[in-house]
Amino acid sequence: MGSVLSRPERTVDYVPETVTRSVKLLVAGNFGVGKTTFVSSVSEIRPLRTEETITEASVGIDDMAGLPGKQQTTVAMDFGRITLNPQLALYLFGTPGQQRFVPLWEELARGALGALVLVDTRRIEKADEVLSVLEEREVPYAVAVNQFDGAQTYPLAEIRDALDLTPDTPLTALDARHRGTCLQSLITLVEFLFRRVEARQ
Ligand SMILES: Nc1nc2c(ncn2[C@@H]2O[C@H](COP(=O)(O)OP(=O)(O)O)[C@@H](O)[C@H]2O)c(=O)[nH]1
Ligand SMILES: [Mg+2]
Repeated sequence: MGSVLSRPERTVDYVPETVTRSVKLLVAGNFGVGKTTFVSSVSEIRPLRTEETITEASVGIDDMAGLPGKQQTTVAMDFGRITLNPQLALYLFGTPGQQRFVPLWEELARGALGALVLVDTRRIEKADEVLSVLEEREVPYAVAVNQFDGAQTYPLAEIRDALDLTPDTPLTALDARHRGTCLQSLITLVEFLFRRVEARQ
């Protein structure tokens, strides 16, 4: 998988002809956790996104506590694609984090094989809502800690406890700005999902 680890030139907009399998995945997590950053880091097509500059109007609606650097908010979703190996394309759908967009999840979750849930240890309790939405819709997920600069680091075992994850739920750490770590987390998720599919067959 060495080739995907280097950032590709974003010139290939068509799915390579070698691709025989495509998988839809959600990139979920609360507002400001790094979903848009993650999709931009890994996507080999120019990510389609619908970001709005946060205006006065969203003050009090979007919870910006602890997010001094955040100036854009995703009003609908992020979309990206990555060919993980020549045969396998992943389609990534970043879900909008804010509570008012939960109805949109019904559409997004349809046909999704699974989800990668990003969490920020500074606001870890915010992940609970996202995890419950996925559990209600029976979307299997892996969790990835987006390690922000200056945020305290915790052992993954502690995070697993705090989130009350089952022992088989994959848990990794990444930096949403760094393609390599994002890819590792995606690979872990995909391996987990394929194992589940195989176990069912
Ligand atoms: N230091 C640091 N900043 C990040 C990281 N991931 C995202 N950010 C910043 O955090 C803010 C929120 O990220 P964004 O991707 O918009 O979050 P989203 O609401 O989940 O889509 C942005 O200003 C990003 O540049 C990270 O891993 N480290
Ligand atoms: Mg976003």
